[in-house]
Amino acid sequence: KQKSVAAVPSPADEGREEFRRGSAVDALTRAILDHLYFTQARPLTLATRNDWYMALAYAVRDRMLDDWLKSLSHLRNRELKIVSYLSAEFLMGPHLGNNLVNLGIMEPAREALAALGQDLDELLRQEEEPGLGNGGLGRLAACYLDSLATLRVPAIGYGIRYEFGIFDQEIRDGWQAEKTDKWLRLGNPWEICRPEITYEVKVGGHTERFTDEKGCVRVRWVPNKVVKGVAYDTPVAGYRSGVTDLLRLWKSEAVESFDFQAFNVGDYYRAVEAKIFSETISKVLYPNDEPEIGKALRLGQQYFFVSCSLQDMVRIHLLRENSLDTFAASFAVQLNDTHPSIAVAELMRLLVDEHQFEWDAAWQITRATLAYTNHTLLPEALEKWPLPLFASILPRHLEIIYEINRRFLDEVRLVHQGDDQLAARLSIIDENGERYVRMAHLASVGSHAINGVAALHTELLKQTVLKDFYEIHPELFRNVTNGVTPRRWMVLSNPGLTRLITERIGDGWVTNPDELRGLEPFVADQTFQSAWQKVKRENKSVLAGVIKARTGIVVDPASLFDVLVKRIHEYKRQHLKVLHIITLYNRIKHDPQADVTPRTFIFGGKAAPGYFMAKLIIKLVNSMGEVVNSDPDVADRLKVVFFPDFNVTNGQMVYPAADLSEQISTAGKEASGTGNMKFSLNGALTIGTLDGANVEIREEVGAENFFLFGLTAAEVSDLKSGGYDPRKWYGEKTELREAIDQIAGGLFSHGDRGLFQPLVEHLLNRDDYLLLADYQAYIDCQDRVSAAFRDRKRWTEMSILNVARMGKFSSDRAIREYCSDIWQASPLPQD
Ligand code: B1H
Repeated sequence: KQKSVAAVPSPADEGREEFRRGSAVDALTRAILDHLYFTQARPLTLATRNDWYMALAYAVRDRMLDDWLKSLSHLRNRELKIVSYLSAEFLMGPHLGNNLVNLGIMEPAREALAALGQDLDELLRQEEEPGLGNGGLGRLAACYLDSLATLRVPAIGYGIRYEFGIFDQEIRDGWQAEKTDKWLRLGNPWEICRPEITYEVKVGGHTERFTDEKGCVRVRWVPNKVVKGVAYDTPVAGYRSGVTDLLRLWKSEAVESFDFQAFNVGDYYRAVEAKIFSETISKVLYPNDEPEIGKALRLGQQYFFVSCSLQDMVRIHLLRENSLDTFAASFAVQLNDTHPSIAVAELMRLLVDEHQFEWDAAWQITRATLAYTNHTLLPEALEKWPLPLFASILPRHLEIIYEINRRFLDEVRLVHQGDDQLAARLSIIDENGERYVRMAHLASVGSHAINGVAALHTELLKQTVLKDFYEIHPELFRNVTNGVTPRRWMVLSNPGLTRLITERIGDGWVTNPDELRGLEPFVADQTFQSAWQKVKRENKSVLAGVIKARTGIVVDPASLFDVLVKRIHEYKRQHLKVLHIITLYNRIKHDPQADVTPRTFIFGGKAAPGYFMAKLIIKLVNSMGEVVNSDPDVADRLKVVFFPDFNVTNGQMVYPAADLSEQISTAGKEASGTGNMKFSLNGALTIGTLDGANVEIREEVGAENFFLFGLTAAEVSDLKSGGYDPRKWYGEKTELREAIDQIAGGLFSHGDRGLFQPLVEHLLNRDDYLLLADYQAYIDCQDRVSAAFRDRKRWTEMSILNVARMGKFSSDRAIREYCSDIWQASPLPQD
């Protein structure tokens, strides 16, 4: 039923406007055919699935342009403050489905494709997701852009257009293997290159003092390299809001003049080398979720995108006004962790060196513009750069930082006379031994607001990492608990539940999820409950099919789907989950008739390639799984799956199919977590510690609808300061000892006692994350989960109540708080 090429409409056709912009089925059909022919240059007979995907994507993008161009024109309106979200990561996930949802054209698109003999779901699967982030931090930035556009707030997300995003994970012989993420291979229909929006970024060299024409002493930075950043723009549509915001990512390129110079002196090869250096900067995303490494290229990436972004903001501001005095009225700049915190020194440099501002005036503008979000308390994750490295890349910024620090510490000493310790602790320069620039201190000194990402995290931030800052400036601190967008994480990924909820309470909840409370009257309703169960069951069947296809493992959709998906890290305690599974396995081995609730354990997540222990944990999950899955005594009651390559796309299949959400980090370590919110929003119950946003989730859904276990953050720190000895727990708990002995003894490694030795060793001798101390509480709590799952009715009620009470965790709520408490930004008036 393929149409002939002659059916492609010509540009002269009547109704051209309709077919370029309209959302009716026939308009979409014509638009898709047009792009297939004119953009993809493909006759129908030769069109591949990717051609169809591209043609559809272009047709969808066309439909975003009216709103987008209108929104871009607001950049010139001096009345409107623009939120500028600076982030080294934007984990956007596939665009097509989300744009269809937000534009409200999912069904017309489906019909249009059906008429062309194409299946929309197949084309949705064709998109390779832009994995330009590691995990929660990058995904948060993406959820926030969705909410900004939905709330009609003018905003630009600024970041890096990495050529290779987070690596693709394969599992080989139970081990993680990393593969380069070639996401741009088949083209990216969502971005628009702006070759005319480019900025030069200097690197290295030295500084010189000179006297300007007014007799003022000024500083000139003489770099030894210059690179160019080119803007790549991606539209971010709000959910039926009429506003489409902008994601502007910078690609690094060589400056023409530079290779021209070298070329002129006949050094062709040096010219090519310079070009390669320039292009390296935006080549690849660093895949380290948290533990920091001092790589020069990483600092280069941070400075590169921050400099391009600030220069862009200065340009935009100067289109509005003729002076930079009012810069802070044009832009509210949020620093997503310390990765962009060089912005403090760069904005000062732009104002003082390039725009001849006095220091004090520049400093006032800088602090009024910038605000800083902290995302982690882990000491090994706090960014600090060795002074010599910093000086070799950013000599002028180091001078500026010294001056910022000098003035800041003078103030501190004035107010807290005689407390030299305090000044040393607050200093931007760490002088205990090798000297470092502490980026969290730079960000804190240069910002008018500092926030944590969950109530507990903000409290701990004030008591630990930023204690001294809190004590001298308590008024700077805020909490903004994270949120997730219900558009991607419900409407798009769980259409079954979306339909069921909307049938009952209408669709207002999509932008006002407090309306989900309207489900509470139906909790005990028989028909509603069985419809609810049916949706979950269907989602589980779909996931079971995918698991079979990707891993070969057959799982039973009737079993309890017990899911732990997130980056692999010791503090997140995937290995505590392993101890639980081994415990259940042993109960069956001891008594093959034991009454265990059938469960499917699903793990997913990437380990940083250099993080040995995390990779060993992946191997342990797979090795243990092999033994459990194939043991005839288990008789399929327990199944262990490691779902490879957990990312946004796979998350969209996993969250809707979960019965139980595992949020088992050591209390005090997980800043917030956002997966916890996605699970609960999709009707999974949580087993968790009092950590991060778990605390607030439990408050909202009610303690009786949440499985709580484990030490509190205060108990964790008491236990540690009292000299924690994991051997004590190992000695006392029989089931625990048996499990650890089996790992050590080679039960899961074909008798090899060496393989998991480092892990066992660490647990028995250090156990930094207190698995052994929390083990029994976790097992006991899991026993309560198993019992609860057998009471279908009660479980379903709890599931419904979880969804009904998740309104707080919408990223719209979080963005409203940022707008009013930090940014002083408002929505565009309705047109
Ligand atoms: C979070 C990071 C992070 N916190 C360094 N910190 C990175 C740090 O590549 N790096 O260098 C990458 C990521 N990511 C996460 O942020 C927290 O662990 C989560 O608890 C939190 O929910 C999320 C969003 O706030």
